[in-house]
Amino acid sequence: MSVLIEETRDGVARLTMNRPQQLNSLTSELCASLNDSLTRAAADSAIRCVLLTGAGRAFCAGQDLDDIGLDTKTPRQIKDILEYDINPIIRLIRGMDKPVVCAVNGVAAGAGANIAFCADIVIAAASARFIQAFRHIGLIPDAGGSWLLPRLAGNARALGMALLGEPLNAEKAEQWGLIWKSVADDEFIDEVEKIVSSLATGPTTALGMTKRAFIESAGHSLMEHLNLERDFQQAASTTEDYKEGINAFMNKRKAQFHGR
Ligand code: T3D
Repeated sequence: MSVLIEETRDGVARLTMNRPQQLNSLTSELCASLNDSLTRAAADSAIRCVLLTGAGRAFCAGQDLDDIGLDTKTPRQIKDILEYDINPIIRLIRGMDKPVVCAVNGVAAGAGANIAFCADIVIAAASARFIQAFRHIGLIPDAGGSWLLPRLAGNARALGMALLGEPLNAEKAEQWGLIWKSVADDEFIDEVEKIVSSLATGPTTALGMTKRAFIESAGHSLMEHLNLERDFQQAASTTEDYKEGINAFMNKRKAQFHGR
């Protein structure tokens, strides 16, 4: 079985990390597959939304701690694992101009939690847990965690999560603003499908620019950001989807967006 199951349907690239016995922890093979699939999804205009989830009872337990080779003569340097395996995943998710949804079906620990937190929409099953597991093995939050967590949850909660490494349940993750939604386990799949269907039939260019504008805002003053909004909005108004949106509104019908 492949360590990553990839299926494209109805404009959605569905990526399922598939090492359930090891809680979908990240080996270099799984990271390479994720990086390949995300790169293809970013470049393919027929794909209008990316969905990332895990097989079995976990979303992802972070770096596979067996795959580092600590007991060999040539263990991998952590900086190389981050630079070549894990950080490219974060860069691809944040960098692609289309929405990425993480469907957190179960436990998300270490880099697994932070990959989820960097997605554009994070939906979690009520039984899922998020763990900044790094401190339990003498490491610091990585995969963007030390940048993302204070911005999403505020400093006090971010530091609490990172310094204590306690599991945070999905409901609290929603209350703290770390994720979009926690839903009952038996409603999870249906809710995920509703979200990806809405995104994959949406005005893709505008959704991509919305994502980009939010990301860019981190480095802008309001005055600078008004200029970006002006320019992005001008670009959005040249799309077919904008014309369709206006036309549908005027004719009291549902817009049929084609993502261009
Ligand atoms: O070099 C570097 O480290 C680079 C840094 C990278 C960033 C990181 O992600 S660092 C953080 C790495 N992740 C962790 O430290 C989490 C380790 N896992 C856990 O703490 C627990 O497994 C969980 C809290 C996630 C889940 O606990 P539980 O009780 O539900 O399951 P379990 O029994 O611990 O795990 C089930 C199996 O998955 C088990 O294997 P076994 O005994 O059935 O053969 C366990 O060893 C395996 N597993 C879980 N996580 C990992 C793993 N195997 C390898 N690597 C893992 N990260």
